[in-house]
Amino acid sequence: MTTPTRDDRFSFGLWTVGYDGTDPFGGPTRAPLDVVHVVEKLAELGAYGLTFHDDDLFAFGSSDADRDRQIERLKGALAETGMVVPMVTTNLFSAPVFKDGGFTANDRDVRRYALRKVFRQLDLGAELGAKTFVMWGGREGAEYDSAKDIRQALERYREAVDLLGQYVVDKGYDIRFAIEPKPNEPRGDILLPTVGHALAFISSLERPEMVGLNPEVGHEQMAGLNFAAGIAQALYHDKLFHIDLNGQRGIKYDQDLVFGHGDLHNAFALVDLLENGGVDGGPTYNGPRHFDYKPSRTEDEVGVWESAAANMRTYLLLKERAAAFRADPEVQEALAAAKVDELAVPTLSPGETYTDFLADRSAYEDFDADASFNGKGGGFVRLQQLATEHLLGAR
Ligand code: GLT
Ligand code: MN
Ligand code: MN
Ligand code: MN
Repeated sequence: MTTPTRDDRFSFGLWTVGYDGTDPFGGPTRAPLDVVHVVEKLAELGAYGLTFHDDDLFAFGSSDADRDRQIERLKGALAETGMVVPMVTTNLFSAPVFKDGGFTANDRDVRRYALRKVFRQLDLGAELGAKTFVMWGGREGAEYDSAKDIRQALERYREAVDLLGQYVVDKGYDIRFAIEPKPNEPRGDILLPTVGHALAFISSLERPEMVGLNPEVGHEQMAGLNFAAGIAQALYHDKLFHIDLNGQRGIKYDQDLVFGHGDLHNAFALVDLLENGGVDGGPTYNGPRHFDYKPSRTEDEVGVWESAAANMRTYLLLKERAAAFRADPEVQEALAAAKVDELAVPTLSPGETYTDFLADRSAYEDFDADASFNGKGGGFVRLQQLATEHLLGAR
């Protein structure tokens, strides 16, 4: 049960296991990994998919010949291992030209160049069978309020996403877009900083049905938000197109730790939601379980593969723990006592009008609002302790 298989649909970014340890204070601590080696190792560990930015596979500025050679090498490794490419994305943040962003750079020529780079990667994604195109706008933002007209930046963002949607439709590609929010880093403030901001933006688009979210655990937690709750809202709006799983310890720099190596309680709630949160108690999300983490720069290559395996093993352990939590009769009883199910009952009765409602004295005039003082406790803490005990393997 805790050994990953293809059916678990675990995927990794090429930039994740490929992270060489460079941070703002020091250079690489590991040698670069070749894409063929990465595909082979991930397949061996039980993953089913590899995702990548254009620049992860072929360095920025590569000649067409070098680009084609790398694409062929990747295709060979995929054919040999049976691995797939469920998602691709474009790097609009590393090259100096993108220092003020891609889609929303003040410089129009930069915006046109960025869009062309995305079109190219869209074609490659379609060729490789990718179903999701992630848009993480890490450089789309500013450090200074006076330097960026936010409303115009959002207009340019919208223009870009609408144009890309038109292209995908015209080309007949089976691809949807997933916006990845992040509050800050590398920019002082990033546009579309949270799930909520991105949801509002999506509703302003020409083809909102083609655009959803790729929320990342650490990014929402950097903003002090509850990730599992954000995912529940994304599911509620049918916008969970993809997910970036990792770990983060509080409001600080983007840590990209192994999944579960941060807020473990919230990771438990998340896996329970993804796996058991459906109407029938089945999965609510059927897409890839994508890990976007960075093997810490203290580790050597052995540590890279240990950490990759740790992501998957922790996910499966939490899945097992969540199933045990759901199956426990005491949990069922505590859920009922906490009236968790009662929230599914509409507040007005079928056919009840507001006139009927206003005439119902039991709803207001005869309702004893004071009875809640020192009585009628929620029993929520007991439920959370039961979750904690299942998480700890104590039940
Ligand atoms: C970058 C970022 C991630 C995004 C990737 C997609 S790139 O590593 O920190 O959160 O998901 O562009
Ligand atoms: Mn991150
Ligand atoms: Mn990251
Ligand atoms: Mn991410």
